[in-house]
Amino acid sequence: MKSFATTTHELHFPAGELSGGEFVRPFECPERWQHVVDALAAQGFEAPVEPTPVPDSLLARVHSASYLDFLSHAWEWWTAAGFTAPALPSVIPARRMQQREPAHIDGKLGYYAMAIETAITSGSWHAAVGSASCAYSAAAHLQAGHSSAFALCRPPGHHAGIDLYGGYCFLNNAAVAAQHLLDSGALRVAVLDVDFHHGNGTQDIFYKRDDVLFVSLHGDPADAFPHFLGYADEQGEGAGAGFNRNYPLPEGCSFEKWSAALNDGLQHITRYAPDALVVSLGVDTFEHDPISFFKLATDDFSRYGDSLAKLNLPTVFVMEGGYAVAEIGTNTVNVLQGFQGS
Ligand code: Q9C
Ligand code: ZN
Repeated sequence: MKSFATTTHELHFPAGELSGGEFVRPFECPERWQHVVDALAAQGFEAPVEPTPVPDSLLARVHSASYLDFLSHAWEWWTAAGFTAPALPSVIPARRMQQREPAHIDGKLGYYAMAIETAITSGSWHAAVGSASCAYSAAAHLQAGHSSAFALCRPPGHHAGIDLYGGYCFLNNAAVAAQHLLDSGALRVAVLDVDFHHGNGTQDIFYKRDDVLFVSLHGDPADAFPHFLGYADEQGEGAGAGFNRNYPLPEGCSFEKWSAALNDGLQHITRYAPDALVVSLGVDTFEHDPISFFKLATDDFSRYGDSLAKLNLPTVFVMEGGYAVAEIGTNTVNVLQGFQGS
């Protein structure tokens, strides 16, 4: 399986993340990327290759024009306003406030944020574009007739909505991959999100559409980030009705229980009969993940990789979360290896 990765990910690494009321070293850190690269080599995968830059026109098919304008200029506008620290919002358009984009960058940050732990720095936009380029290139690799590809995306993407950033995400890499598959001939694409957190951004982007089936397994939003989306009664809207499936799962969820939900989700995917599959591959379902509460063990990742292969679909894996840094490489590559049926 070919992998796509780029060192431009290093351009995004804010000094702090807002967590538990204080600034801590971000859980979403550059070493995550290096551990996955190392594990690919250790498990006999070919070295990742540099992606081709994602076309602006493709980004514009998953995000709004005003959001892309904001994200690409946020740092410039922030520094022009006299600020020098990493950019964070301080006000959010909450209930009964105007949902109208303000002119000042301080207001724009809150307008486009879905969570406020994630700071924007001088290199965040370039890192996000590099990450999306990996997803685009992996999808293009399938289009060239290969049966699978892995996009080692950093920063991750699945919390980024049509016009929302946060949860460590800026551009929705999985949506970019899915949209590119559709634009190059697929009639239907399924996105399976196995990250611990609900893929609110991916759900947002495809919620009213029937050309993408979105299936997500995640910590119950009543108890887990992103808290405000991911319930089972969110099933799609308009043409998209019935094409969104959420599996909120409880604290301490075992692999057995998680697999039962996965198998149900896989049945929905089979019935949908897609032309390709995009897997939002977060390994924060791991039992020792520092910010999550499922109980998957390292071997379980190989086991479910094998289940995904049984769909027998051209598949793009897109890296999402996973914060047990020392184990992120092995757990991620175990999924790929299980998929390949080593
Ligand atoms: N105390 C991804 O996995 N903060 N994003 C959670 C936990 C944000 C996770 C707070 C977690 C974002 C891609
Ligand atoms: Zn996650």
